[in-house]
Amino acid sequence: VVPARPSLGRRTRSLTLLLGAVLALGAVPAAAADEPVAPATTYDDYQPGREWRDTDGDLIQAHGGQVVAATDDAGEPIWYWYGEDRTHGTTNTPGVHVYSSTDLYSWTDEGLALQTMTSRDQFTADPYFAELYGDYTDAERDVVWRDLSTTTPADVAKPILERPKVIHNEANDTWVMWVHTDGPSSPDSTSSYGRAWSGVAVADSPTGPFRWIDSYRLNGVPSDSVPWCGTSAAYDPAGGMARDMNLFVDTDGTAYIIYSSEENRTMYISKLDADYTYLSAAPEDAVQGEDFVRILPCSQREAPAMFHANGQYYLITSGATGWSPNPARYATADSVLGTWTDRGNPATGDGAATTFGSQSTSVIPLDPENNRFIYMGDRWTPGASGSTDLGRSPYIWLPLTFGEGGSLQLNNATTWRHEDLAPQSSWQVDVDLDWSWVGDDLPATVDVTSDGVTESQPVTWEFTEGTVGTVPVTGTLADGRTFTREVLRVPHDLVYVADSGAATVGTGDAARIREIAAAAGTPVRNDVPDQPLTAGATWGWTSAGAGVKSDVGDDLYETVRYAANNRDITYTFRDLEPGEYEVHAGFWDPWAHTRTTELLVNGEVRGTLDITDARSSVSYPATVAEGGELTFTSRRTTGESTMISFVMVSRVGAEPEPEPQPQPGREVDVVVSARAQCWGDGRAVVAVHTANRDGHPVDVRATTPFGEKKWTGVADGTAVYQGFESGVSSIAAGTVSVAAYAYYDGAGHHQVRSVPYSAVNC
Ligand SMILES: [Ca+2]
Repeated sequence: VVPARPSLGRRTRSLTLLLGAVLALGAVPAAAADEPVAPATTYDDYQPGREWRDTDGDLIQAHGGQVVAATDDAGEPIWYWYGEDRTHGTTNTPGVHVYSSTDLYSWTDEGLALQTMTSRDQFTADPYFAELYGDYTDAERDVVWRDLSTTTPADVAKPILERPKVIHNEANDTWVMWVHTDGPSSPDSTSSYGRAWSGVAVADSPTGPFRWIDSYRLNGVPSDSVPWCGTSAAYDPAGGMARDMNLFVDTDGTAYIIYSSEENRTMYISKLDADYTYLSAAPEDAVQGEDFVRILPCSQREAPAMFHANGQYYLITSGATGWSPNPARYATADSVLGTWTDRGNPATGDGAATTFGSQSTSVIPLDPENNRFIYMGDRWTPGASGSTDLGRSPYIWLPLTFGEGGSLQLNNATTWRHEDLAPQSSWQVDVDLDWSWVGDDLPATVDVTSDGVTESQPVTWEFTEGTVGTVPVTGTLADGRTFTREVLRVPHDLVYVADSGAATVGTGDAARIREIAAAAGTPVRNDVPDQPLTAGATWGWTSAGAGVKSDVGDDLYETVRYAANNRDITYTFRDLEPGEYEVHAGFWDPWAHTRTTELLVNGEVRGTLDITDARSSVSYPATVAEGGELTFTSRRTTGESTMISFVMVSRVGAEPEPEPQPQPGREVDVVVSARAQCWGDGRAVVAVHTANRDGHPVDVRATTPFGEKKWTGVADGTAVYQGFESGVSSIAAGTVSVAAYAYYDGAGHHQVRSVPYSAVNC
């Protein structure tokens, strides 16, 4: 039984709250820690990184926290924000602080939901603890004192309470808190992080008091069942370590604890029991796949934050770099204990490498029916050793949005409000782009399903990295939405495929290229992926002392041959029929160093390239003379020694196709689409998209009832797009006219297309 909440502990609202409502945004006076606090403080927006004060004017102490949706005593929606009270810095925390809010911007101090202890006498002398732990045995009180005491001898590390999370158990109407609790693993240890336990407390009220139960190691897997992520005993996967953690309640009421284990190298998700106060099965009885899963092995992730959207489960994590920020990543799964797939960093652009200077802690379900979620992060400012600066660590709350297929985007913002986070529809592009021939057009249209409605839309494509081998391709729809696919790009009429650095052909893209070439009737000539040019060999590499990286990889780019001592790497191919060829080469630097290289075909410089950790490729025409030999050389010019990921040789014009005959006066080949739609401010817009498929540069003029726009020199294979603003919220159906002009082969060519759009009422 949880004791009733005592009257002490809760702070009363001060009268200055009224003043705070009058204060303009950003007008909060800066106050040093020892000055009287600012007047009462309310807000009506988020400014990530701003000093965030409660309605009493005190700095909010809810670090590493979480916000929970609840209902207050009057049945109205209310939010509770739980987190670490870091008033005293890293240790000696007063406990877990809780605040309440009806708008998520302004927060009322609800006191300490879980209180730590300064003296064992408090079990009898302090009414708060006497009531809370009155029926505890001495052994149970030992556990509470071990985990919640903040006064230990100077030579003993103090207990740590981090990342508190609270969930409501609807079945028994209790509130359950789990915390990463840590401290010395033995009486003579001085480590603050030796235990790696999760502790649990329970309360009848969301504001507490939470009554401490116990703390534990959690589930692991047998020591010999998986490769270890490190060599010392701390990495034993059977250890059940639990440090950074979070909680998640699924739609069926099942609760889970997510925790960083195996010395922070591997994440686990364990099911909780019906009370949410222990695992669904003790570690010695737990069944992998039913009671828990081991995910993202050896990927060294921390700070897990889980939520459910778009019919799938999302898990945002940070890297493990102490207090310093690092790139976030996210993973998705169809079920909590299912297979989790890493999907990369949800942040892009400036600041992505530090997650905009933050570390994830939770995701707030602002409006989950409309896929509106808020990212909660901490920008840790620990200061010098013993400093209390940690308590001033800012909170970074940012809008999350979704792209195609539920891809997650974390957006930076300096000032924002809930209205800025529009309802997020789910949409999916259906396009068969597993592989494609180099030189052939990608599809001009794709089927797009948005909120259950499928329509064909024009698309333009951009290769964001190289153009040969497996590379990312970005598609842009007429309305500006983008999506990406990994596409294996295969040259026609391949003769040789040298997969530099690879020990075997494997089962990856090198093997698929061979299958595709064979199916097209042009099987690749070489059987082994890479070899030195020895006497009598028909092909191979030359570069004394060259080494390899990732020689068991299955990806053409990620297996690499690198030169020693700034030497050239040359690939020589022999026994070729004289004629015209193309040589294709790919580059990727796993070390992301600076290396600039000249590229030579048959000894002649054809280009210069910076080899980076982005995939890049080149294709050069090559003539093979009598003698049948072709060489490709990579020659370092500046930076580290050069390297190559692959070299391919393809035949050009072996069976010449008839040249397309000029057709004077023929129509210009453009694809036009028009669509009326609503923009965010409620105005109707006619969007016009024109893709040039003509094979020549064209000039385009689009004419609509809302204006005209001209483009000149639109390159082949690219598209132009314009949204014509109507200035009103409702427009009737109409027609746009797009004229396209091209001049080549001594003649002008043109095309005029009329494309209808439907009425729209925003
Ligand atoms: Ca390779």
